[in-house]
Amino acid sequence: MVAGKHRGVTCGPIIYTLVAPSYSFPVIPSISSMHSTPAAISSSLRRFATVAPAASRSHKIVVVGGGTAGLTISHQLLRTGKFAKDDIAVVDPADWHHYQPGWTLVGGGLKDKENLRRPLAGMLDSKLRFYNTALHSFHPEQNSVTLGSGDTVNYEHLVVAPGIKLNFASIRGLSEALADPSSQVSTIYSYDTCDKAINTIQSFRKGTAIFTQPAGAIKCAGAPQKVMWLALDRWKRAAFYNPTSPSESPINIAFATGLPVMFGVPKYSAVLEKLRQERGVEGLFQHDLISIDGDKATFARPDGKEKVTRRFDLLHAVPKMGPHDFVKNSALADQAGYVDVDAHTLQHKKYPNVWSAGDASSLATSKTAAAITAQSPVLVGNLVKSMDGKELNSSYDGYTSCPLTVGESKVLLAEFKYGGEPKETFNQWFGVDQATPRRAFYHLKKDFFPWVYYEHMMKGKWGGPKGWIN
Ligand code: UQ1
Repeated sequence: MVAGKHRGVTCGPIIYTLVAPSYSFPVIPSISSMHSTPAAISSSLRRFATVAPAASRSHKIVVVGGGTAGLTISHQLLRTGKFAKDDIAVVDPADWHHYQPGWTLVGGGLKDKENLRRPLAGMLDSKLRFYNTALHSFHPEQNSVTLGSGDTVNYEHLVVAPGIKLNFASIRGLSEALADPSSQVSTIYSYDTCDKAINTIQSFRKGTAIFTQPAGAIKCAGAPQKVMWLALDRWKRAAFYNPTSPSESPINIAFATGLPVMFGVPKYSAVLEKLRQERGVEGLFQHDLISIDGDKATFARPDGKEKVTRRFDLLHAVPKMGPHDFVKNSALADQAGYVDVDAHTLQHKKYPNVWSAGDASSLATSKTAAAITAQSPVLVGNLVKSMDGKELNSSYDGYTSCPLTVGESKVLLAEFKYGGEPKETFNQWFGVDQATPRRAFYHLKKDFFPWVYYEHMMKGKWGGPKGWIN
């Protein structure tokens, strides 16, 4: 998952002009209109050059993305002790770094969103060079990238971890409904709207609530139902919902998902399907939300059936997601638009000095922060080996995890690897079946993970199931 949003590739005035391949000189376009004589211009340029000396535009490593993957990898690279100041550069246009796994808890009324973000610039070690700008394009044949500012930055190795983008336009009427404070439509998938989710849930007394999940890859595939389970508990507590006689309850609940099942891993899907039935939640499978019109939601049917329109009083919607255009349209992308890396080494299949992890990568596993805990040490280990001209010796097994809040103090801790095969940390250590929802897992999710994330993982010191590293 990545911090904030990428502002795309259209940028303001170009403020740097290259005068030598690895040396750039700042020029403000409007400068000539401010000063009339050449002497004044040259004195201004000198003054500007003194306050902002031209930095080197070549780095041993350029990391694209200051989200979970980008920051974890950058700091783990630094902690190898092999890199000096400015050897590693990070490119990201965002002002804020968000702890996105916390947004489900915001939607459930269990956390405040303000506490889940930090200024991105303040999270980077001072040894890292920060380009706080969008990325324009990749030039892997030239070992360089072009920034939104127009600058070219050269690298020996490139790490591509810009995350994915939310395609709000994938659901007609969604953006308008989200922006309308009087509509009962929300999503926990953005900072701006995750608190609208709890506001609509909290004030809901009666009617039909629909929670949706799109077909296709999204960040944290369990989140669309996590917020539903938290809402259900809240309505149950307030006596607006009775799971044992849903038809007589003031509120009725439906889960409309583009997928044919509750979850992609059979072991956990079976438990979640049982919960759905026990709790009287209607299951609308292979229902992929495509438009919202007032209180009507229309669903395409991936199974080829006729479109379905349902009336709702409250809607929690999840937009489709996909690669950023600057990744999709680059030489680094696979057919689907993701960075085409080896599933185990995380090295690019065509360009051996290009690496990728996280949501933007082609790694066929669930897109989560937990996955980054396992991907980062593999990428860093292999990249450093490659720099030293040695054989790659780290392999990623697809590890990922989804702590599923199935109630206000209950979490089912799904942990699995490639092929949907469970790989449960606490089962290995203590023999506990993690498909059973537990309060201890809830506290891991709500209290421990946010803390360990900012205090240790973001500094390159946390290895997820492996505990503390480096
Ligand atoms: C984890 O390390 C982590 O990051 C801090 C998460 O983030 C939100 C997780 O969800 C999970 C499951 C882990 C993995 C750690 C352990 C101890 C299982």
